[in-house]
Amino acid sequence: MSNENLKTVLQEKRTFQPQDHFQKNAKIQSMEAYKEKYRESIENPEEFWANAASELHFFKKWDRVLNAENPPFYRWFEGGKTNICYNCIDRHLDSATRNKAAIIWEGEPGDEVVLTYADLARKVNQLANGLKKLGVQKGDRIAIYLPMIPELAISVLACARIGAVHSVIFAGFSADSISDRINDCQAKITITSDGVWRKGKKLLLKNIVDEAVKKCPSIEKNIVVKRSHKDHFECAMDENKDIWYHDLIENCSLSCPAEEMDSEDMLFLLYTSGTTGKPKGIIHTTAGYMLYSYYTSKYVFDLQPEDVYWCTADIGWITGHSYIVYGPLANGATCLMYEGAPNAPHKGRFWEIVEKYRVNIFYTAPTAIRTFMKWGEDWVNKYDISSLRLLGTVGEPINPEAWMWYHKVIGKERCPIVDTWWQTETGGMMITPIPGCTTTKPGSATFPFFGIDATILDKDGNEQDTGFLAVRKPWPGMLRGVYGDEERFKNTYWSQWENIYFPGDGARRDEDGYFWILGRVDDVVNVSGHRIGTAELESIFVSHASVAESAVIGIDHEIKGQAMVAFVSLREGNEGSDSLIEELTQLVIEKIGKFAIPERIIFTADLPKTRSGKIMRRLLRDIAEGRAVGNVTTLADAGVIDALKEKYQED
Ligand code: 6R9
Repeated sequence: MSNENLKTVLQEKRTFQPQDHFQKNAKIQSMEAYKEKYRESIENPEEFWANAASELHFFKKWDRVLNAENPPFYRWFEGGKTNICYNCIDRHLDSATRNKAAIIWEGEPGDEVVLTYADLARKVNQLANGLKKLGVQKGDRIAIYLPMIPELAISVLACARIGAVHSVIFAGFSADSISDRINDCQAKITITSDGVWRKGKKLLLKNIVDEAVKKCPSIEKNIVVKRSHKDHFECAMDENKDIWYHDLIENCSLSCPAEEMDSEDMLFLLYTSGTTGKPKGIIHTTAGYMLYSYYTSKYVFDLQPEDVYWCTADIGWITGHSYIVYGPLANGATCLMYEGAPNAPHKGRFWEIVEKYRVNIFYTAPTAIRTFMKWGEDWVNKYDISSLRLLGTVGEPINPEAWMWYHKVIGKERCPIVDTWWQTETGGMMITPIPGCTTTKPGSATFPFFGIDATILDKDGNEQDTGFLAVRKPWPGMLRGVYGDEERFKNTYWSQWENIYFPGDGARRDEDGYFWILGRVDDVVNVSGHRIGTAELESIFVSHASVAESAVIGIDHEIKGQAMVAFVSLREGNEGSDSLIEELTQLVIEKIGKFAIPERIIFTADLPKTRSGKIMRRLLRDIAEGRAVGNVTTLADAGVIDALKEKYQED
């Protein structure tokens, strides 16, 4: 969290109690009820999770809830057989949910698709059969590079149905990023689209995939969705390698039995940035992830049968995996899915959609809220958004100002706000209010979810009020590893303390026991809720012939939460210029994508270093944020996150 925001958070004293109108129908209606259930979940986790899992369908029941014999390689529901696609779709087909909308989709240009659970079943089964026709088998990896169109959700579910491991790559990533991810997991197939609308402009995704797969010998076929049947996106098709999605599924049977997966069979990979240059393929497996995404959705969104639920994330990130596809569908909920930008074609687009579909639950990121604040209330007030009953945020710390604006302007002081802290690695929400019972404080993620034994520790493992966030017990949704890199899995998450999970965030607990997440303590910058490793950018810059060294840091940003500033020192004989900035920017676009472009690139003769040669990032942050350069900080003030970072980076 930025220093400015942190100051306001440290002074924040306002509280908001659950209101009667929400509480009276809520799943959990009092703090006593939460505490009782939480206590059960911590004292008897196996019994607790076994009961929760009995709400879902297993082809064969597990023999053992948790195997903790070989930490950190925890195994959940061993011996069980299940399928998450079956639980998201088939489980609902014998009830009235069969003909309820599963996905309501709105395209950026305003086109609409509504799929009931029965429709979704047909589409997923057909594609599952199509994939089988191409020779896809259980365990094969499939890279999905699709925009937010229904086929993205369908593809994910079709993979899960036949036991293929999906690796969704956010459709803002460059060709280089795609090929890195494909090569890391040796994917066999890509699923992409000819193009997508982005703020009225065509973006030709298939061309990007073509570029990527030139470097990917493992790819056998590219499946291509025709995004628009009216406006054809220009797209070359190689008759040996490329196949149209609609041709593939033509004549495919509408029924494909769901593969009976072992509980610990791999479900998906999702790549995320870390402190070193290479993104990590986070592994999630079947039963535990299924249960955790299902159970958190049920309680944190307090899902009621008639709700229309909208999460504005992209399925290319974990939030979309857990809270657009798996969690809500496992609950039989109606999910809205929107293809486009919040300001296309106008800045009231989100509220227009809320009005049009009578959205009840709305889940978005603080950066979006700050953007709406900047655009002004008038855009909101043009629409009737009185259907909203619950609001959520995720992705980065929310500053109290943005929280209050959300509460007043969007929630009309009527809707509870759930500020949910979690990560790609955790599979689902970890620290979050439960609406209906938790009294909230603006900027605090409040208390741990059921089964989550969260605390705050110092480097040596002693409990503190301010320090590193830690999770002491395994939970079903936890990552099971880093693809192909066991050492990295152990070092990154389990080496700080013994058998305690280290998420990489700083946190503080106040006198009432509320958790306040302060931000990353490692070299990961959170730009608009997107995690970007500074080392990733640094290695891109030094790959340029003129660059000697580079240090990238995160600084406060009013809208994005954090922005990146790159300090670059040049090799002898080179000079900083606008054209060099342009070249470096292009390099970032090519290697990662536009969303990773730093806010500023500053040329410098030298980088400040400690005697042992470590770059003094805090000094760089002071310079970039225009503060007097100093190094006096105490834990209680706004320098806390910097101080934590320094501690973390100490040898
Ligand atoms: C779900 C998601 C994870 C990192 C995490 C933390 C930050 C997420 C937050 C939050 C404060 C919240 N983060 N939610 N910080 N309050 N409610 O965002 O996953 O993309 O892996 O990012 O995001 O720093 O460590 P992911």
